[in-house]
Amino acid sequence: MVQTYLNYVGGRWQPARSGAVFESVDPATGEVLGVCARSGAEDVADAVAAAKEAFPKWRKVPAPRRAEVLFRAAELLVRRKEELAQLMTREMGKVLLESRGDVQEAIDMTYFIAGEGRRLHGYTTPSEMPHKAAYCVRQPVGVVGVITPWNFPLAIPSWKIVPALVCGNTVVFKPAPEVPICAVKFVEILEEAGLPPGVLNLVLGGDETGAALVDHPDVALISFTGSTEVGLQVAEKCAARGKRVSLEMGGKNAAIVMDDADLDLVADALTWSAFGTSGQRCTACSRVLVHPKVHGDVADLLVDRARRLRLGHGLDPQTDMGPLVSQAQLERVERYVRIGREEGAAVLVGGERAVGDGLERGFFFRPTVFDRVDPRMRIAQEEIFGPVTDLIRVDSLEEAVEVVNGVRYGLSASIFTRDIHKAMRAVEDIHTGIVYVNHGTIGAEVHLPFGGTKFTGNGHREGGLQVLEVFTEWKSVYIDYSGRLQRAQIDLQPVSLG
Ligand code: UN1
Repeated sequence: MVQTYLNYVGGRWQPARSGAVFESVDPATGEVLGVCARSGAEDVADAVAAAKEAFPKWRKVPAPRRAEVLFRAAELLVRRKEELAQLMTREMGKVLLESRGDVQEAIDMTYFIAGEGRRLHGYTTPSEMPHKAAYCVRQPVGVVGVITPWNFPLAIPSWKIVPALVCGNTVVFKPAPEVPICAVKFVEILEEAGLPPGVLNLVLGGDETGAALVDHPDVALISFTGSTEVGLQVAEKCAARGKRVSLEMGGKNAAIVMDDADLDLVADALTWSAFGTSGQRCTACSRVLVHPKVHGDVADLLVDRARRLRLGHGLDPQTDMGPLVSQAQLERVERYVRIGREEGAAVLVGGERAVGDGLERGFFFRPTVFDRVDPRMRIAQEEIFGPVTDLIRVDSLEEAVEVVNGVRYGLSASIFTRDIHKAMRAVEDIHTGIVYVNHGTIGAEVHLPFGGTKFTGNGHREGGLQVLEVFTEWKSVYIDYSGRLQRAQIDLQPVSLG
């Protein structure tokens, strides 16, 4: 018996008004895990109306009390970590170890941001007038539309929903159609933690559901993570409707390997960064920029590691790498591998779907290393979002930095070297939102700002305290207790002690 998963609107679990549904499937086997409400514009309108109604009360709940609900949610996440991780592996495909990390990231974020309930600092500052107080406070924005991808089914929703709530906003959450059940579980946890009806609403569905949310006039802010292509469309629509928008989009992350690098560390770190989550991270390492002196060794090490990765179901403890999330994603990766070959790059390992031992039932693709990649090739410029990485030869640190920066994205980058001078030069000149030294390109922690430059985003950051800037607006307050009209900039009193 396949279970049904519903929308959550105004504190009630309910089907889509049309009765339409879609399936959530295990990408490793094709097994149907659940049947989910497919929401139309009318369901989105119901959810937005519920969020709008709940907003005036929720914004008046003192922030430390709002945070209490979130602390309880964090405790529930801790208690249910294993169950959630297993579900995530089944629904999204990544191996259990990584799913546990995803749940942990949601736990970390929830504790970290719940702590802001007792801070949410503004500041006081002197007025230019006597007997006049001046300070500023954060205010919630209103109804927030949260649109999330499938690659981090709990972590990324937590990055958005938890700060939105602690700041006093109400939320309509539209998760990716590949991971609806994980989203339902997250909302159930927040419900159980004591969130009042209407404060968080869930609408399951696909592109049309997200588009209706972006379109809705009562949604004040859209927080979106996904592809640059879709993100730019969201931004255009938001601009036309006067909405605030925060975008986390693509990456084309690079690691520089200098000739003095610790190559065992490079092999470990880059195998993890390129093939972890089957390369389906916006932080995945898809370019390895190698000094000619170590090029051969790095190629051999990566090829050897890639060959040894065991593909299979993510719940199997023997498995190192799970499937891609969907047929569409598999086709995308296949297309890019074809493009790379046509461009003249050489496939050192992988380059094809994995079949045999039942793997053909899922969307498995072999970990792939391209060599002889020119930085101008499409495979070196465009986000692939799969287990594919490029070896690019660079003759100097200067050239390496130029290649790192020579793409339209700017999320994460790294350098492997034992030379502090080279490391610090790279840190200084790389134009990305995140830089690592002697570490791969993945593994950001929740209490530092997360996001990138150029087409990776629109200037906002998630994580860190910086996320509060997305989900609040400033109110400046002036209190004049002089008992007379004091005109700023005009009634300037001379400075005198007499
Ligand atoms: C993503 O790929 O969309 O830094 C997020 C990392 C994770 C988050 C990745 N903590 O790889």
